[in-house]
Amino acid sequence: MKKIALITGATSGIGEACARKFAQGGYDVILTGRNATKLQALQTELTQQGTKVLTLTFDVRDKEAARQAVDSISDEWKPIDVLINNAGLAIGMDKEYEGDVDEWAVMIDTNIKGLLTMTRLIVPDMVARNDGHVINIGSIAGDAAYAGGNVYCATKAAVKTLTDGLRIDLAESAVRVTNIKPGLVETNFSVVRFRGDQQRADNVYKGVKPLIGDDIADVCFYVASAPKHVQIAEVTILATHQASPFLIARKL
Ligand code: NDP
Ligand code: 8X3
Repeated sequence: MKKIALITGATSGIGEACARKFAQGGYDVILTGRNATKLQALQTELTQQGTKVLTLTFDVRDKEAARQAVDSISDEWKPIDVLINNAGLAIGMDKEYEGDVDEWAVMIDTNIKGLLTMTRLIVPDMVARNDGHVINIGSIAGDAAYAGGNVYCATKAAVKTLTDGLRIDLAESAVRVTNIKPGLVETNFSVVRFRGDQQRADNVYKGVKPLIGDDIADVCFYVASAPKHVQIAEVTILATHQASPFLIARKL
């Protein structure tokens, strides 16, 4: 029987790359996101390649919409073997005492509460089956705060703590839990962070070869493919010329 992976934020970047990687790796995929047109385009592409694809359009911040979407999944799409909690974002790099309270709420509601909502909806069935894998997309931003990172870094620190907490709570079950912590990955992330300023976003990757979504998807797939007795708790992935959140050796 084919395995099934559910990926949040599958409409761009790391989530989209995970959709392609897991499809190529033989999984059927449940793709979730806010943009129905993008989900449909990816569904068409992957279906043409022989993958079964279910799309669910909802915002992970909307608890009720998330619950309805998960409730709508028919038995044909169960069990869900892998949950990839990827949907997330940063907005702004303002100082903590100058930031926008509403933008903070969007980050907290998406990166922390959205991840928790999906975990709460999907994991009980994994526990009942004593099988499954939760892959949370954290960040090196969760290891240490950097200038202007304040709230975003705090959300990714929360992802680390929640991933560790879930692993502890699941220790008696065979469900595995992993925190993937990338550094610089060139996706739409910086365009969103800089509120659509493409020039500022491009500058983030200037003079260095960043990671791309496929690099992270490869690691997610590897982690999910490890033998059942192997639980890869955490993976830090950096571009070769990034040593830490604070040091990128750029050739400008
Ligand atoms: P992208 O902006 O390319 O993709 C983010 C995805 O998350 C999009 O599909 C977006 O959908 C979705 N999303 C955002 N908010 C919501 C929401 N409320 N409900 C549902 N979906 C939502 O960025 P990345 O691929 O880089 O980001 C993916 C994850 O990786 C994030 O959690 C990010 O924090 C993390 N990360 C990124 C790094 C990087 O350098 N790029 C490094 C470390 C971690 P939509 O298109 O509708 O906005
Ligand atoms: C996103 C990457 O550079 O903000 O998590 O740490 S970075």
